[in-house]
Amino acid sequence: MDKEAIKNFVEKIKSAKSIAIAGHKNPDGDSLCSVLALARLIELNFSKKPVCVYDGNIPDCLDGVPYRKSIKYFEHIDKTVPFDLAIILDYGTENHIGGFQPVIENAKNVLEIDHHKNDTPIADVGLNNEHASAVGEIIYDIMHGLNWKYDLDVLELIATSILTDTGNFKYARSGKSLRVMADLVDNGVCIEKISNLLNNKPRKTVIMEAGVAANAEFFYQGRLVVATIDKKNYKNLDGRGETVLNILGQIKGVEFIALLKHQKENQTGVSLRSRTKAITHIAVAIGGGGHSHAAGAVVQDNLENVKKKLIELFKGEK
Ligand SMILES: [Mn+2]
Repeated sequence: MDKEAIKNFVEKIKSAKSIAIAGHKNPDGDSLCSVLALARLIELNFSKKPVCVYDGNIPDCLDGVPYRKSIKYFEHIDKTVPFDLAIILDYGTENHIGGFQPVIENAKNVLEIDHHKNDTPIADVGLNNEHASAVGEIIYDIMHGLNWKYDLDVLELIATSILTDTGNFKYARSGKSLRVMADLVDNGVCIEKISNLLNNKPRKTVIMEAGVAANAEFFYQGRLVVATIDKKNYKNLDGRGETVLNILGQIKGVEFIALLKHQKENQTGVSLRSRTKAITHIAVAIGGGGHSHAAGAVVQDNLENVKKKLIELFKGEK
C-alpha cells in the first residue's frame, strides 16, 4: 500500500475534529460493514467518534451486524456545520454516492477507500486497491499496517464484508481474502455465527423470491434464464435478489442468469450472473459494469424493453 497515502490518511484523521463516513447508496454487506469497522477503528485508536451515514435502504439481513444501529440516514444528520473529514468507502462511481454528496462537497478533506475501478477519483487521498475482494480487506490491511488496536466487533465486521462481497468466496479476486479470513477465524470470528446472522430476511421476501424464481423464463436451450421482479414485488425485496440468483444458478445447463427489477417507472435494475463466462461486457452494453461473473446495471427504461435488449445481447454468447 502507498506509504505516502497512508501517512496522509492518518494525518487527516488526526487533525479532523469531525468525521463522517459513508458507503454507496443502498449499502450492501461490504459497504455497510466497512463503514462500521472503520468508524470503530477510528474510535479505538484516535478517541474520535465518526458519524456513519447511508442513503437508500439497508437490507434486513444486515440488521444484526455490530453497530448497525449507529449508522444514520443522510437526512437525519446535522449538515449545518461542514465536517472536517468525509470518508467514502466502496462507492464505485460518483453517481452511487446519493445523499452523501453535499457532505463531500462541504467537507474540508475527502478520503476514499475503494476496490472498484475508478477513473475519476473525487478525494484528496485515495487508498484504492482494485485487487481487493472487498473494502473490508483493505481496512484489514490498513489496521495491521498501522498496528491499530481492534476488537472482535471489528473482526466480525471485516469478515462480513468479505463473506458478502465475495459471495462466500465464490467471487474472491485472489487467495488474499481467504488468508485474511483464516486470520480472522484464528482471532475469534465464527463464520457459522455470521452466516446465521445474515439469514434474517423477512418471510414475505423469501417467499416472493422463490415465486420469482419459479416464474423465470429460459432461452437459448436453457443457457440463459431471465427472472423479473415487478413493481408490486419490488417493494418486498430485501437486497438485490440473491436468493433468486442462487436458486436459478443451481439449475443444470444454466450459464447466464439475468434478474430484472422494476425499480421505478422507466427504471430497471439488472443483476447478471454467469457460471464460467465473462459477462461484464453485457453489463457495460446496458450502461453498467461489475466483475467478470457478477455484474449489473440500472437502466433508464421499462422492464420489458430492457428484457428484450438483454435477450438479444446474450444471443451470440456461447
Ligand atoms: Mn464492495
